[in-house]
Amino acid sequence: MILLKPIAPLTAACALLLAAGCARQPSTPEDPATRLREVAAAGAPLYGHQDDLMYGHSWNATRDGETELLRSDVKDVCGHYPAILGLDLGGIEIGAAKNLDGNDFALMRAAAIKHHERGGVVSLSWHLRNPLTGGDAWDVSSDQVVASILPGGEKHDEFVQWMGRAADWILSLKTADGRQVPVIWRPWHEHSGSWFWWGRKLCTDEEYNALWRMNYDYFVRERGIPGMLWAISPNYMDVDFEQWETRYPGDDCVDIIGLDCYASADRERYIHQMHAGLGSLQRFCEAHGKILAVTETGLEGLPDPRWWTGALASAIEGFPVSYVLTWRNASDRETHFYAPFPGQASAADFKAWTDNNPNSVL
Ligand code: BMA
Repeated sequence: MILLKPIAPLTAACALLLAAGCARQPSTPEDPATRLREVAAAGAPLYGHQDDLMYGHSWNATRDGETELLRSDVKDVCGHYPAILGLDLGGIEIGAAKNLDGNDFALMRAAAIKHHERGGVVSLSWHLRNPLTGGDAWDVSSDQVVASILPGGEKHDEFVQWMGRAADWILSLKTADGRQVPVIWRPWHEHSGSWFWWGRKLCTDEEYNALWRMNYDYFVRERGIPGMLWAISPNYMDVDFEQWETRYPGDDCVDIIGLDCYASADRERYIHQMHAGLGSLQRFCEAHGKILAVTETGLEGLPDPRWWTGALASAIEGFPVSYVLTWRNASDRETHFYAPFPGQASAADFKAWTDNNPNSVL
């Protein structure tokens, strides 16, 4: 396993946590925040995979009518489910039956509950449609979208309905005995870039922060969704990365600060970017008492057979990272995948990485 280079003198409690990180342990599903803080302090992060139970490189639970949700490319390779299941609510806002990537929302609900009951943590992102233009999340044709949905804006009432449909789905995540499944909620991500309608060039800092706060007030205060951990995810930028800090809605409505940073074939460049991004976010997390994560990463198509132990491990070593999530394995595209599947070039290396990181998988 990769041991953290401590960022502060080791206390007895911290030493205990380091020891605890050495044994495979179930998550504490009712209290993901404590679990995330423990594994971060131990330098032994959880591993997450987007849509892991929904489809893999050569199968798709929605398309194939598989409702047992037993399959997982990650499990096929290393024998265990990932500790974190990422899912995306894009499409729920307009009442669609399937999300933007074709997942049936009812099956997604079952997957989230099943993953929680297995001891895992569920993380939700939201690639929602553009409420002003009718386009998708990547429609950046107007810089008035956020203004239009804030209180007083022409689309505000409609947007409250959009948030309402997302809240209804999240509130439907209940265990058999009626307990709410706690989730990481990761909206408005990659807001230091300008490719989503809530991005840097598409709204002002004040509008972005007001959007986040409106969402927080509605979900937590008005709808009373319990147990949510709010994660903000700036994407790495080579220049002026720290600019994202003006788009931070406040310590009272953020729990996790995560880096979104994808790899290219150039290992050194990726490691350099991750070190720079994580170093900056670590300082911010320490100053604000927040949990550090790598909320999206990966090498598309995994052509590097030793990417896991050779690139990712070096990229996060020494940082108190609570989890690392790689993106989805599309079942309908040959090379759009970020976790291996049996026979894939990096499969053995992935297994070695998970073996070395006992908290990574369940
Ligand atoms: C992107 C790609 C898209 C997908 C989107 C939301 O990075 O994987 O194909 O629709 O994420 O999951």
